[in-house]
Amino acid sequence: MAKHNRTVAVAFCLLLAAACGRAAEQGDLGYTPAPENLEARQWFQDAKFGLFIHWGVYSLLGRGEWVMHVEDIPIAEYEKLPPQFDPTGFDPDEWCRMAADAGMRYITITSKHHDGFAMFDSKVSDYDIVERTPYGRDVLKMLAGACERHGLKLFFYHSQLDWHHPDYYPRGGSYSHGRPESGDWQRYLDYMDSQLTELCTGYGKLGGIWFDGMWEKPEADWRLGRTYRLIHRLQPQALIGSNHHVAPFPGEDFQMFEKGLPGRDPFNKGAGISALPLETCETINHSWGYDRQDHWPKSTRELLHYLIRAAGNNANFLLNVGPKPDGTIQQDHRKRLEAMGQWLRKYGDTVYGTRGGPFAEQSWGVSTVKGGRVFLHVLGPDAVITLPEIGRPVRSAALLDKTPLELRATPLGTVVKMPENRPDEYDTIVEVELE
Ligand code: FHN
Repeated sequence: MAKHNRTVAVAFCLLLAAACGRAAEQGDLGYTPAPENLEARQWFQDAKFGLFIHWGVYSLLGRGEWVMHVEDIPIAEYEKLPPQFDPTGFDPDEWCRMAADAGMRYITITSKHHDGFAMFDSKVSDYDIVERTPYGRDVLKMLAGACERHGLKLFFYHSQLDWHHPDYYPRGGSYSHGRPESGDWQRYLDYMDSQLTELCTGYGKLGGIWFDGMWEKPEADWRLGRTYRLIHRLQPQALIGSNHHVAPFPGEDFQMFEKGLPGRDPFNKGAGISALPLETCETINHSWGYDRQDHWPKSTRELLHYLIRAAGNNANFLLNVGPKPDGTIQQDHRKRLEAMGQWLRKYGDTVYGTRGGPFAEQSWGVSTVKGGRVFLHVLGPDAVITLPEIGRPVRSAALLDKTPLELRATPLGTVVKMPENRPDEYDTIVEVELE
């Protein structure tokens, strides 16, 4: 029996060691977030709303950021785009004003997307905006300055997947047109770390780094622990997140979801919902990068409901625009952002600084909480709503202008009678007092 127990114990230790080894490869096992990182997490959760920007040389073709892969464009052909990229209409202050007026508190912009083209002045590659385009200016540096002036934090989206770098090998399932079957993976990771070092040292205090792309090679050793330690050393307050669609790895500071509320996004591979700050991202229309055929923006109602439901699910909302090749942003997208800003100026108090409320999402909407204040966001025309039992009786309910609402206790929960005249067309906000 003792021998059997010893064998089980040894097997267990071996398994644990293997698991730890794997986790160590993929994350920073000894990670303790710095105080400024913890503070930044609070700020992030309070901020609630950010602007996502997908901008690169692909915008010239106006067929989205995946055009190189989708149309199987040879690298030599794709390299003809940068010499045509001259965004003379780019005005970073104007972008920041637009974001701030929309009620956004941060911007996350593509420093490098899957096409491998750096939108900043990289010294470890000449495949970048300064060296390859007639524009010749570092748009990220310009944006960093503007963000500072407008009180917005700046995050960089950085693609780990790379369709251009010769050392991105072995490749994943996406673009590979005519690329040689060779490359040095460690050298590629060194290159990525060097570019990240540039981003973490030349653009002021960053909000964070938003990784994307390791989903295409989930089994590879991405040396995450090393890369995350590098970023945390250079920018302790910077929040690291990765869009890998699985549960967060050690060293990550927030968890993100794409095109869906936490745990309900279509790419989810059993990611679960962690205790880290949460964020979900979505497009205004249907494209991340500029698509000149996409004239179907979501309605203001849909976008506001997304933001409110995200808040009720304890998550931030990162809403994307894909600027045009000249650096301007589509008019119909700007209109949506303006309308969201108008709504937030009136009702932002029930969104910013809140956390997911005590009532889980219901068919009528969501709840948020701030301090002791609980807000119900009733998103539909329901004449009555039912608050499920949460072990704390509801003492009173009122609209924000203090108009009291009738309550009735039922076996299914507390029923609240909604007013006939709604103060707002998108969201009827009810403040409830709990025992
Ligand atoms: O492939 C990308 C896509 O182009 C875009 O950047 C989105 C944003 O979340 N993420 C990827 C796929 O998960």
